[in-house]
Amino acid sequence: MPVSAPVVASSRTSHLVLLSLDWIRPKDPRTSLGHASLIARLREVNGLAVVPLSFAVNEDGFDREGVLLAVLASTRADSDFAVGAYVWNDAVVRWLLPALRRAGFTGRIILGGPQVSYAPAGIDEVYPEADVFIRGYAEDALAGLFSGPGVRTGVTRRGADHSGSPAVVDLASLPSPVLAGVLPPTRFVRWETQRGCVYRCSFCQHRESGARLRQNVFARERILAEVDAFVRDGVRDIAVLDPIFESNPDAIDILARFRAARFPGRLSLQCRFEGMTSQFLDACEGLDVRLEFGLQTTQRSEMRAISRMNDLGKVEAAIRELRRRKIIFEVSLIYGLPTQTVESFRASIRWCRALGVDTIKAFPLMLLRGTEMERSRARWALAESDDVIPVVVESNSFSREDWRCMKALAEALEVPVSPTTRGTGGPRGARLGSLARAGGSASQGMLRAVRVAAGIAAP
Ligand code: B12
Ligand SMILES: C[S@@+](CC[C@H](N)C(=O)[O-])C[C@H]1O[C@@H](n2cnc3c(N)ncnc32)[C@H](O)[C@@H]1O
Ligand code: SF4
Repeated sequence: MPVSAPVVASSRTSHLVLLSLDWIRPKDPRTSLGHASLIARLREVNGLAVVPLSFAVNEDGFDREGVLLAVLASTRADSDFAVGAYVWNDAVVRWLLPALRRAGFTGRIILGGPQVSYAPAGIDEVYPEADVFIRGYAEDALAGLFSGPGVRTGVTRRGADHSGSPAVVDLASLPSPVLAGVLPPTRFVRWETQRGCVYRCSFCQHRESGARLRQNVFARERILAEVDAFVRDGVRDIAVLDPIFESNPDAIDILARFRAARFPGRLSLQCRFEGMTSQFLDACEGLDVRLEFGLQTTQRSEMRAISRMNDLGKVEAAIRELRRRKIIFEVSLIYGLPTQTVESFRASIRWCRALGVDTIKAFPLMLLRGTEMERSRARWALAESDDVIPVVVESNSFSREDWRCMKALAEALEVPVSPTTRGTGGPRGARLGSLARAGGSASQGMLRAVRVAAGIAAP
């Protein structure tokens, strides 16, 4: 494995323009969590002035020239510039970097974010104007570029890029953007109590990101203080980003803290059925929780193909218990999986329906950068669409026509099964929700008819 090039803190630089190009939903705060976490950490660096800028690329009136002008207006002769690359802003970043250089910017350009984190070696060829690349959670590594010898792991330079281990971050001491006041209180917040995941599902990027985290949970005191701040500030809707919330050893205590404070808002938590215990479910009682379970498939050959052996006995027991306790939950599946067929996808949907799962969401498989699934695409002859965010539309077990059938089945799931169902409001849910509202009962009836015809709802 190549040795990390030493990245020495520049003695001349004490000024950083930090740009965030976000994708936001209407209820999202103006500052994204990743950007806020970087700012909170950089505030601890002596002698460093940071100019944070953020824009939402999906907002009406977004204009890349405006971003360029804002960045140029914020830079000084000794500034560095850093930006996070995500799939939704990649085209803008690739336009912006050469434009900055053409405009005469000579400072270091530092790049991080998922488009860098999961990239194989050679990312410097994709962004030739950038000088430094940081793979992984970058708070400490970015701060290290401006203080002392710096963190070397996960940091590479143009001309010597490699995809070794991602950056290491000390979660136990990481400052909280909530408590540091970087994220002003808003009604809706995204929040994290831990990072990474111990499972190894081959389609998922979390396995890689968590692999190197020595300490994967935030300090207990920080988390509990954030809970208190949310309650005090009137936050009413919290989307927890942890890939498996209940795997935090403090999960039950965190829920207890919310309950003790009589938190009246909604808590959306991603979980795994296998991790449901009666103690955890007890801790959910009295709170407005929405549990979001990934299941992906109930078919054994697909489970093997994605390195995720769901224990269906445990899943079934958990579903029965959730229903008994009337806890609101949803289950997500993936279509376009290796070895999948229209019939096997339908079988997964039916399995959930037979257990009375009201809210099922099905998403198309994406070949995410750096995942085992992406590397083994040839084995299953996985072919992708040419959308901006490509999805798998063909394989050696299903044709493009089959895929369109699966897509129709997935879309037909988006109408609530019963009037009591309340989803947690994903993008598709919102879209179909408004479609159903606009079209009234006719649209609902039509989509329900499709579901009945497709064999995934009782007539
Ligand atoms: C919240 C979220 C959203 C929100 C964004 C709202 C918002 N403004 O925050 C919403 C719901 C809108 C969203 C939508 C989508 N998302 Co999303 N989302 C997430 C999620 C769950 C959390 C992001 C987060 O806050 N993480 C916590 C912070 C601390 O981590 P971070 O953002 O990665 O930032 C760290 C590093 O990346 C790095 N970093 C970030 N910026 C910078 C900048 C510099 C200079 C440096 C050095 C480092 C650096 O350091 C940061 C701190 O450690 C992530 C998964 C995850 N758990 O991270 C996916 C994720 C970001 N989303 C992803 C995707 C694919 C999507 C969708 C395309 C899904 C879809 N198919 O519809 C859509 C995009 C919009 C669209 N076209 O429809 C991918 C992005 C992959 C990629 N290569 O960019 C992720 C990683 C999930 C995944 N593995 O699939 N998403
Ligand atoms: C990151 S997972 C976390 C939830 C839970 N840990 C689980 O096991 O599913 C959240 C959801 O993202 C979706 N997801 C993740 N990677 C995906 C991919 N490559 N293609 C399609 N959907 C994906 C899946 O629906 C998954 O359930
Ligand atoms: S899908 Fe869920 S369980 Fe599997 S690796 Fe990703 S976060 Fe972990």
